Amino acid sequence: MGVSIGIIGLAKSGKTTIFNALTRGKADMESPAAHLGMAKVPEPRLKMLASMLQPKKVVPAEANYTDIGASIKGLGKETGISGQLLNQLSSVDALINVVRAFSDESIPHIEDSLDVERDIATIDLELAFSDLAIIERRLEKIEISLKGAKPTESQGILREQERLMKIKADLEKDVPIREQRLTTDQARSIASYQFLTAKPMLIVVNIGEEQLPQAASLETELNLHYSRPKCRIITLCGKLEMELAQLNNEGAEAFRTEFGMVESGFDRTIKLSYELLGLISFFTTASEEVKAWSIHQDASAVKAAGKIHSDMERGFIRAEVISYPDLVKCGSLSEARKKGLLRLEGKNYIVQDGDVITFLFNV
Ligand SMILES: Nc1nc2c(ncn2[C@@H]2O[C@H](COP(=O)(O)OP(=O)(O)OP(=O)(O)O)[C@@H](O)[C@H]2O)c(=O)[nH]1
Ligand SMILES: [Mg+2]
Repeated sequence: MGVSIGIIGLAKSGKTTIFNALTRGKADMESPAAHLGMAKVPEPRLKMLASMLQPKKVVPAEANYTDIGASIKGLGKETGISGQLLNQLSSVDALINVVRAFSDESIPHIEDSLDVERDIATIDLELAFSDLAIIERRLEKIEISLKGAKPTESQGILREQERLMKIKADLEKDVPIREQRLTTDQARSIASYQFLTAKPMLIVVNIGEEQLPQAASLETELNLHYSRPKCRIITLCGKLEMELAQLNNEGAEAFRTEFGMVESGFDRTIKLSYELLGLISFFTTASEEVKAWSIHQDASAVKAAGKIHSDMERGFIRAEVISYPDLVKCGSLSEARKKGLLRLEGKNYIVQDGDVITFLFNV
């Protein structure tokens, strides 16, 4: 399973357009249903390994995108975002909030005017309402269970109550959970609630073609305002990116060069999502297949093995590891072995970005 990212935003902000750009999809813009799609994670080192090792198959890591379809404005006020929509949103690793900046008279804006900062605040508020509703309900249950609890049990319950009340108070002061300074332990203890404001968020400001020349300066300006923990903001022209995504690579490349666009919006968006999520890449080369995998930057070798197969995690013996630059220098694993550059690592080895790993395991 790759990472999963949910695309949210107000009505007609360009969610499906951005979704199509990211997944090279052709999802129906008129359909209000949720769209699911996959993107291959761009990884130049994978290409290099493939040309060097000439495997039968090259498999990039995958990122899953969900265009949730609905506008989330007004959903949170009374009971919080609920039902199927909440389930979908709760299960994603990160959110992309698409905010409209393109002007088009023929496409009405939900608020009848363009205002990027207002729209960002609206979404933040909806997500906060959703989290507050969950906390509210949990606090009620805690009250009840405290009445019947033995002294030995109540300590843990009181600790949870205190933590949730603190989070609630901060949320009410408009501080999303991702910006609340929780310790690793605290964050872990609330992870099962899958709070929406705890998720890393990439804000994609969807600009019109005519705004392209100002894209970079607009982005700099926005970043001054929104340099917050676990949140990044970029400008993209959704419509253009979607059209480029349908072209072949050379066509798109030529177009970008002509317009001075250095990197595709697609590459940037995925890269930033990865950064926000603290993900790194590692590679495997077994059975003539060169594969890229995504994993959290603090993950151990045995967890990395588990990404590939649960049997590998259970039967983990050790990992044979070489860094990407070392392997490139040697040209092949056998040459690297001769030079003594293959390291044997145990379960607790922390996987480094670019590691090329062979797992030894028994089942
Ligand atoms: N001019 C211009 N139009 C755009 C841009 N991005 C999206 N649009 C148009 O805006 C309309 C809405 O875009 P969608 O991608 O369907 O927006 P959405 O957020 O998915 O809309 P809903 O799912 O209906 O809430 C479509 O007609 C798009 O073609 C853009 O960058 N420039
Ligand atoms: Mg849509």
